[in-house]
Amino acid sequence: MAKKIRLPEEASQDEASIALLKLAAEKGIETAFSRADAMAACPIGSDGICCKVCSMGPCRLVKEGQTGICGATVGTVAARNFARMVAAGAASHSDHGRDLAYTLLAAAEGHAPDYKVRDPAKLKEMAGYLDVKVDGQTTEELAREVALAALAEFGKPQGEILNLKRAPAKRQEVWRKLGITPRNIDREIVEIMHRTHVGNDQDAEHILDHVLRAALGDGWGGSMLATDLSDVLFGTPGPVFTEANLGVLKDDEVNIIIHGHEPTLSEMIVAATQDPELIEYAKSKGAKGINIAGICCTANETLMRQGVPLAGNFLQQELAIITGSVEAMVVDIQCIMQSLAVLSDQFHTLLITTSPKAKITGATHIEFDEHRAMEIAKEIVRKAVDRFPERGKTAIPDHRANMIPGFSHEYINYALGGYYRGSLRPLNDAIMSGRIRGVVANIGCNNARVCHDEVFRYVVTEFLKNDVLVVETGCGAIASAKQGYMTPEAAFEVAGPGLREVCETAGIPPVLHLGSCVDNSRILTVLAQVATEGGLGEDICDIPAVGMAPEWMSEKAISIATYCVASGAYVIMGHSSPVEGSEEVTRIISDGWEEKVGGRLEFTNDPEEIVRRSLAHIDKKRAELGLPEYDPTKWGKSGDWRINQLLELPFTERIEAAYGNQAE
Ligand code: NFS
Repeated sequence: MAKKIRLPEEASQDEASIALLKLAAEKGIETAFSRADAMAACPIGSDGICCKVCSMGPCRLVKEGQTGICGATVGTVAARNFARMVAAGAASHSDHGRDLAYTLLAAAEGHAPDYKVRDPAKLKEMAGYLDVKVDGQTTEELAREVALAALAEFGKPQGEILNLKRAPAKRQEVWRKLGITPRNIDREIVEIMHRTHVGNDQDAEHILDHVLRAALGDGWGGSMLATDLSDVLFGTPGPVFTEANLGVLKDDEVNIIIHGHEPTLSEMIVAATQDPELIEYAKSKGAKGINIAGICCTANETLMRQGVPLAGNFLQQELAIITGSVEAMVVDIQCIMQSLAVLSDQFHTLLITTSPKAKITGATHIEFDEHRAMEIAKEIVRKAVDRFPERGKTAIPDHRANMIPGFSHEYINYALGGYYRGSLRPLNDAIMSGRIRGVVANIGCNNARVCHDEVFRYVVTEFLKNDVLVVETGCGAIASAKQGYMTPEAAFEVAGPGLREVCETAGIPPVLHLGSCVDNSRILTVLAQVATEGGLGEDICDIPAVGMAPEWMSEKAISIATYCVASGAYVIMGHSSPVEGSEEVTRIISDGWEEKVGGRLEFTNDPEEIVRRSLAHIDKKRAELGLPEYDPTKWGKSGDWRINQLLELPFTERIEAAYGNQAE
């Protein structure tokens, strides 16, 4: 059968990406999009029924009742494969968190002079969670104790993960009863690998119980530590004004893209680009200055704290190079395509790998060392500047959207409650009254097999129209930013009447950017606070909320989905199910998990179905809480939007619309 080559408009809904896909097609340049067209996914692997945990296989279980050579059933194989995805995802988030703890330790001990504690209040808060007594220590002394306590969370011999106590009491009870309270972060991941070795745990449900435990170690452990430590080291985010999409690249400046996941080096590069000496150096090479922009979650980290513009999400990493305007792409860890090495060779772009954990053959490796952070950052910027004179013709698409990111849970508290009474009470009240119908956490990746950004655009628009507040992280957040949904004005254009009133009152966008994918822990924190604030039940599973990753592709997304379910959330993943081949496992992670932990995991590639199921769940939870039925006609009769509408009318009609015909 002839392979279907998608037109650029079929491969992406993002205008900047469409323009560059056209250019790539003209020039015969390969991208992830064209490779996805050229190679079909293996249906056996994608359904989770290929077992390759020993060398008697790989066993492909495609026939009814077929088992592997060892006798492993379809359910066992699918559960094991799923478990290993969670292990890899949890390891990725958590190992990132561990490195931040080592950075804080080095800073506290004076070995990393370019880093310091930027948020001492958050450091004290962390100390409280990690049972470190605050007792007159200097900031450095406290930072050292907190860093060591954080590191202990990864491998302590006894006890359980300390941040779990930030969950509602009822939730902690659910975990305890089921025996899935994670003991430490590393142990649960290692235990997945042990249990899924040939001839070990061979009961699908039993394997998947442990998967919940390991995933909780990611969400409430490694990821939560990563978020907290980043806030301590680089500052807790608050709103900043910036822009998103490839149009942020500049024709007359040196463009540096930071890509990957860690804020440690990228924060230094951001600072180095402001160094007057380096700016002068750039000018000496004919550039007007140095421009920096981000891709993937390194982008989200520096966006949230420094307002560094977003160049794009996962599927735009190659396209950035194809603009011909990128002097250097500096990558650290995770979600970096190997194709960048070959692609950058076709342009003047220098691809620089920096992590001791991630090298790419053909790339220039400048290993990052936190002890000499600024020195290395400056070396990298200088190398980028050196490439500027080699730049050829550029094709920067003229597409970018304004955005206001920076919604840490601390800021959301402040925005809603004010400085003296920071509180989520107004959010609970808005949900209880029905101004806000419910909340959707829209997160996760792009996937080259799904039309880029299409599902994100569709589902988010529908949720806003239906008065659902949307909180986002990762590449999903970048999609909404590019769509223009992250400004307060967007509420006037897209939001339903109730949500619009709330956004107007609080001065917030209808879609809130909460950060990178490890910052999904901020969503857990908000949910825990909403559950304990009063009026919306007592546990996360009581809240009218849904989590989703409609264009997911990474193992990290599966780990996030699993810890959200284990925390009580209903989660819908788009694209395809990695356990499609096993009815047993499909049932365990949906009905089975719902019975056990109150949350369920479903997969559907139908965007309308994602919206339908989400709204049905939100309305069901509202009814269970005894809240009034969602009724948009009750709202929207006040506020600036209404006044603006009235101002469009002739005077007499305006008066009548505002006050009715009093004579009648
Ligand atoms: Ni999340 Fe961030 Fe994007 Fe997916 Fe990759 S960048 S950690 S995994 S692709 S959202």
